[in-house]
Amino acid sequence: MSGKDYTKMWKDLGLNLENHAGLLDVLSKAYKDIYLSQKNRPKAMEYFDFVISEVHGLRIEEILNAKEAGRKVVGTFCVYVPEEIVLAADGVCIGLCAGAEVGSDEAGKYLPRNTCALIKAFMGFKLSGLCPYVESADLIVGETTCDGKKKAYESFNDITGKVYVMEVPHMKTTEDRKLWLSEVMRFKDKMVALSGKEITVVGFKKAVSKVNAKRKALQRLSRLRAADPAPISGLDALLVNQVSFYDDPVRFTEMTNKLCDELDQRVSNGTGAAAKGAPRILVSGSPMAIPNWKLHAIIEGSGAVAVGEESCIGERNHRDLLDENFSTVDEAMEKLASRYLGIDCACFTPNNERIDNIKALAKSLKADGIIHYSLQFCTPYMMEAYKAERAVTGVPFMRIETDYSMEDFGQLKTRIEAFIEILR
Ligand code: BJ8
Repeated sequence: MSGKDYTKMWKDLGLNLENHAGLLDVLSKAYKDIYLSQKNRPKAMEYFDFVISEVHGLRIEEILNAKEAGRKVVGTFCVYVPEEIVLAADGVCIGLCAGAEVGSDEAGKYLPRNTCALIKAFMGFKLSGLCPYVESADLIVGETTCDGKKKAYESFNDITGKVYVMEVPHMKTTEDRKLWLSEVMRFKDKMVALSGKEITVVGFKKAVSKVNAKRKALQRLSRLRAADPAPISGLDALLVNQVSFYDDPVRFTEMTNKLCDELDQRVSNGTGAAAKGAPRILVSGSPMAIPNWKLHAIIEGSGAVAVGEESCIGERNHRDLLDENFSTVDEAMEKLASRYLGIDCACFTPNNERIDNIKALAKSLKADGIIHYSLQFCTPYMMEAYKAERAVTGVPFMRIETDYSMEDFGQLKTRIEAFIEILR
């Protein structure tokens, strides 16, 4: 953190100050060990280091200032929730997924043991008084994706009183598309009611252009990782994708493009974050929220480089842009519904697009191997891993299931090192 004292702000938000100080200590130590110890980092990563150092400080202060100015803050857990609608209603959109094992005992009062770490974490963070984002939010938007989240949102609403749920269908038939369009419209109306601001075509176009610009910057970053040597580590690229869910979108886009300018130079000069010829791994599967850096730390600590994330904190979030060619709000909503229903989450059936996307990404990023990462008890991704393994031929494939704890670190490291040996 910077030198500024945010204690009053955290206290006013109702955080548990003692627990919170402990969390920040652990986080800053982990960041130092995992991130700041990397060699050959791009200079432009300094901005992202700064964002992380202020993730519970300056960014929260900015969000609270936006609230003071009359903007509504909307927290989300899933890339199906359309950020464009939040922005068009002059709201601030922030991701709430958490990637650390925190407050498990408290979460255990609401959740069975066999719940995925991501759900346990967002419940644990709230119940332990550790998340300034949840406390700042005026509305928390859930969605009916996996069963765990769907049911956890009921308890989360009992605790916070601010959960709104979008119904995401699980197939993509004509009837499902109609249902989803009506859900998108219902969310638009909810945002208009919450903000007291109309959503106009002009306002919507501005919002779409901001979100598309952010996605284009992330796509650019993704493409640059195809170079050998990779100009940026997987850890750093993962961090940029994680920060995209918290930061101001316009500033984020500018800083990510600045990073990409530097990476362009590195590619021209042949400068890499890893050695030329280092085994290249595509990571695929469940999302990795801040500060879940475990898998990338193991991969890159074993001499390989992670060159892509086929994940919601990665390609699934930015792969498709929204068509900006519309002239009414209704037309915009149809285009938006169609763009979002194109997302290939494992919660859908069938979900063959995802398999095609894994193959295409492995090819475009010149991956030598694929590691399929499922959070333990994440049934959709655990099940789909088998299908992906059978379908992907010609690229060595490894399945792992893990959680946020460090208990299996040694065991995972041994397995991953053996896998990387095969790729050399
Ligand atoms: S679109 S991946 S962000 S639902 S890890 S809570 S699926 S049991 S996060 Fe997700 Fe939206 Fe899909 Fe993406 Fe459930 Fe699995 Fe836990 Fe998960």
